[in-house]
Amino acid sequence: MAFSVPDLPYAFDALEPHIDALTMEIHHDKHHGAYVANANAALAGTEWADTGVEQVLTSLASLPADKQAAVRNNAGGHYNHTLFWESMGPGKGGEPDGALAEAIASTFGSFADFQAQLKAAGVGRFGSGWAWLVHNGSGLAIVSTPNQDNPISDGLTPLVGVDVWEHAYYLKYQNRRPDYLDAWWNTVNWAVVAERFAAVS
Ligand code: MN3
Repeated sequence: MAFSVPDLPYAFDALEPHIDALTMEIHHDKHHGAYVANANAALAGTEWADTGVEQVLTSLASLPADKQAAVRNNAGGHYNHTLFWESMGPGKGGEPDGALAEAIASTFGSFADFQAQLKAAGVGRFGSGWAWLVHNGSGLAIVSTPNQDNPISDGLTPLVGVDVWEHAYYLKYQNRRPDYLDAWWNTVNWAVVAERFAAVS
């Protein structure tokens, strides 16, 4: 079955004032929509047309050579944005608790130190891409990826990621990517992140 854009699990304006409604609408309907359409077009007629997105992204080298770039970018975009929408919600933010909180503290020193390092990864990503908290098989780590590359293609499990493409913030924050990253923390659904952590740790 071809990929499809999942419905947002909240309204376009639900993340106001941290992420504005028009950005959410364009980002979800137009940007994510284009990734899905382009990924489906690239895979149509190949033996990969009905393959799940995670399997496609961990098998890029096995795809037809003339499809690899389009699939890497567009199936990657589909995967990354699906994870992104699920990782946010209205009235969220704050800090995780339980095992995830303990792992963050033991890995990064404190939650504030973790926030500073993830922000630095996002600010430091030149051009377009993502900053991620991942599980690397033995513990937590922060990575960033260019474009729509994603941790699963590198054998890492993404727990939460933040989109630092200009389309994710430019209408409200213009060139102020650091301000967008500061505001984004208020949207993070830590219960969802903790479920991902529990599944892999
Ligand atoms: Mn995006």
